[in-house]
Amino acid sequence: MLVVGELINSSRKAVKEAIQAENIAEIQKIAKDQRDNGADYIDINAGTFVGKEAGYMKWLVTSVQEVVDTPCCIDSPDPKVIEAVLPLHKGVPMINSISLEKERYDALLPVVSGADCKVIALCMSDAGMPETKDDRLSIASELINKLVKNNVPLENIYVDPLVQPISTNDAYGREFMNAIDAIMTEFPGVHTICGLSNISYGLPERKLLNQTFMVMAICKGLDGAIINPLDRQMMANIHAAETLAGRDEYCSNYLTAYRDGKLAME
Ligand code: THG
Repeated sequence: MLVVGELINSSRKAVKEAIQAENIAEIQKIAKDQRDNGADYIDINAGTFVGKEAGYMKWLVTSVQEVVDTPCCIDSPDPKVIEAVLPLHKGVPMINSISLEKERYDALLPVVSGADCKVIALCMSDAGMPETKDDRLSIASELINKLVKNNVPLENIYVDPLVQPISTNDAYGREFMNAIDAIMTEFPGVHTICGLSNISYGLPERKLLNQTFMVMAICKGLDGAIINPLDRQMMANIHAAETLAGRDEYCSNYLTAYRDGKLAME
């Protein structure tokens, strides 16, 4: 499972304040904590700062990369912001995200075409948010085919079928699960990813729903996630579910996680 740590996001109050105060130590601590707890990428999102987003994103990426070798996941709906940040990123970044929305697609394609980066392909089009598994699969198919044709290797593509709150429609969990299954079956070699906390929006005990949803999605083949790596139960669930799904030869990752103390809950 490719883990993208979600905590450096200006929609979180503490992060918003740290950014405004240019509290570099606080941002760097959040980056190090996520790395120490298993993040493969550090998501960077300053989306709440309209007009100042690019400047803050540059500051965040530079600050984070001063203290960790973990690459960043550049999280912005604005292709101009992504383009502005990329030249200062060291290593192989993840771009979050391209979609089938025409303006966004046309602006980001030249950035990702032939570039050494991973890219999240969000299942969204100018027709709006997908509802069903078929909506998601049809957007995913078009995106994957176009990207591959334009020199983005299949193994660099992480399709995000888009998680929507189960509190607004009881079919949303199932439609998402079936989309993961269909995408992973139809396009062997492609990856899937999601920010899964949306599933629990509006309900109590959100962590319980997020953790359970993760296990169900791993069962369908999900192999990337934008999550809070400091949630120990979530990380333990991921290790257990991947082993049980047959993605851990000789249970060796499970045993390593056990020896590293990652499976025991206090
Ligand atoms: N797909 C992709 N990128 C994404 C998302 C996605 N980036 C942003 C988001 N969704 C994932 N990142 C976060 C970051 C922080 C939080 C949730 C998702 C978070 N949530 C608090 C919670 O759930 O308890 C509440 C925050 C608040 O409301 O104050 O911290 O889907 N490609």
